[in-house]
Amino acid sequence: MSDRMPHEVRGVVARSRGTKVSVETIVVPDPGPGEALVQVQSCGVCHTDLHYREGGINDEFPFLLGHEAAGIVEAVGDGVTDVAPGDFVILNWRAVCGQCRACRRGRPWYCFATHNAAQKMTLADGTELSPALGIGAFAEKTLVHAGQCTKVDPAASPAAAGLLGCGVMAGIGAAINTGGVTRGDSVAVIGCGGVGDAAIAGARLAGAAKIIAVDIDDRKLEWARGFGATDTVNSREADPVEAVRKLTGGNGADVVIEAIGRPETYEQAFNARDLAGTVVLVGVPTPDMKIELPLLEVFGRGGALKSSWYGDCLPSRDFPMLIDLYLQGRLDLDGFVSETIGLDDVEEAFAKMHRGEVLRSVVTL
Ligand code: PAD
Ligand code: ZN
Repeated sequence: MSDRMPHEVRGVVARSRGTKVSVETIVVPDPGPGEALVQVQSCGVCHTDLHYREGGINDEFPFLLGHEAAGIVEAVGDGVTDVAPGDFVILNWRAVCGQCRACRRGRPWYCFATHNAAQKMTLADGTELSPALGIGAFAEKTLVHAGQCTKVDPAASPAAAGLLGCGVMAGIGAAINTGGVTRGDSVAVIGCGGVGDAAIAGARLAGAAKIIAVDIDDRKLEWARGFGATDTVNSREADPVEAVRKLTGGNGADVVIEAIGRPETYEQAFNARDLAGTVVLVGVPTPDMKIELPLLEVFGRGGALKSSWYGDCLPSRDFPMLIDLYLQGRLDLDGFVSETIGLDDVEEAFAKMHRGEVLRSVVTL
């Protein structure tokens, strides 16, 4: 592959902290060794994209936003054998290396050296772009490491499938992988946005007997029922810890999942679990946040306090399996797609997300 051709396409760029995103011409190189060029078909708008725009992740502006995507592989570089042009893939932001100390111990979902494309995408003037989570998929085409492409059944709707690439996988995995929810469990989920609702859907898949949704917004609680919540608590109106205890025979839930990322809701999660129960933090806190917990309670209650990165997923294992369950009608991924929009509508989608009007706005191309 000697004469590689760069591709000029449209992409959504955040140029500096807090300024509105703009659609720009970006230059995407042809894939080099180990890389894949992907025609993006869909990309969900996630809270993390807004974090990037606000400078909350790092200062490496300009960013090419978007990371919850599905598409078709257009070309692959030398040495790529797992995917080929024409494959329908979900992009993942943890392409495991197989060689770090976590991978060598047989725990690749903790991989400490995940892969991204080596070549840079740029603006038309040559300025290098930082792709969000190493993906950058609010664009007609993107360049990723081939390991970031996970092949799934092409019968799936791209808008729904792409959501497994981040928030929905994070929520489902928080329940089934990190939380280890199993049949008969009682589960409480605090915060019922896209991630919390995915945790609810995951708990239902795993056979939880009681699934308690907690939020401050009645509309969110209604949606949560659609994904499998058996009970709902508006924590503006009722003390969520007492409410969860009451709904679980006075005991607390076996697994409590915090899907907001705030100290006060983490403390609620801590106090709403049963003896030997598990707390899973999937919401992402900010650097200033602190918690204070009675150490005797940490000890005395036993169980586990865990956090969940990307739902402790292994894309190659979990994406195809979840897409199969979706195609069998056992996992409602379409329910997370509140609206489909164009590349020009991402800024407005951030506002809708902020106002709590959507679970996911999904850019379709
Ligand atoms: P979202 O903003 O759509 O949902 C948050 C929900 O929490 C909304 O329904 C709110 O009404 C509700 N809420 C807010 N404050 C409270 C409160 N005090 N008590 C109860 N409910 C409240 O966000 P999301 O679902 O897209 O994401 C949730 C978090 O998950 C967020 O922090 C995001 O950054 C994180 C995330 N983590 C990973 C990961 O790998 N760990 C991946 C993707 C997203
Ligand atoms: Zn995300």
